[in-house]
Amino acid sequence: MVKHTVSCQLRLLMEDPHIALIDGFATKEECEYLIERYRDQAVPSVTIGDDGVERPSPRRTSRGCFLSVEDDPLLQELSQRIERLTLWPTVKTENPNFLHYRPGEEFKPHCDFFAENTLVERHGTTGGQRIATVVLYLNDTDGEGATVFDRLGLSITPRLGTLLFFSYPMTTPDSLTLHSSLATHTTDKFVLVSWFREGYTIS
Ligand SMILES: O=C(O)CCC(=O)C(=O)O
Repeated sequence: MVKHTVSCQLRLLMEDPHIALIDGFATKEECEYLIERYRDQAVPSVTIGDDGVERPSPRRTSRGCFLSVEDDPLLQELSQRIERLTLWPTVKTENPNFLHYRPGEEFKPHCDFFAENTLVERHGTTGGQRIATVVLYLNDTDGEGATVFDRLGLSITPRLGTLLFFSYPMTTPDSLTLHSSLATHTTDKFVLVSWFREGYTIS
């Protein structure tokens, strides 16, 4: 595979929890390609309940789909880029979730890790607990549709090509990584989200 050179800039916003922004992580052409290729595949998003069951929820009104990295050379390149940057192996990273928020759609405050009572039964053979999240912003949203860390008073405005990274070594309900995606009023918002797992996926 050809390794692309990208010139990006890292901004460490917080150390505990670790929250960082990497500007220029993906190019305009790459982001546009992903939006055009996957926007028509998106279906109503689901959330994972405390019982470990996935179902639609009024708390998350976006549309989305999980993508297969092995079927798309650009996704392979982006996941390699994430691995080189974070040193977290791609084999311990979930396939990315493409998300499309239309105006008015949102994701209310939530944490990304799994409820402890569902871990062994539901996720024990699929890589275990989630330990970090990366969000790639695929378009500019005119200052709307921020990702907000509600307990930290920290708001991230989507910017095309910027990658947001945050990790959560503590997976307790009072986690400071509680976050939401605010609704836009006029523009659509597109992101690609991946989660790092503590273990390897056994398939
Ligand atoms: O869309 C965003 O800004 C964040 C996405 C998110 O919170 C999630 O998918 O867990």
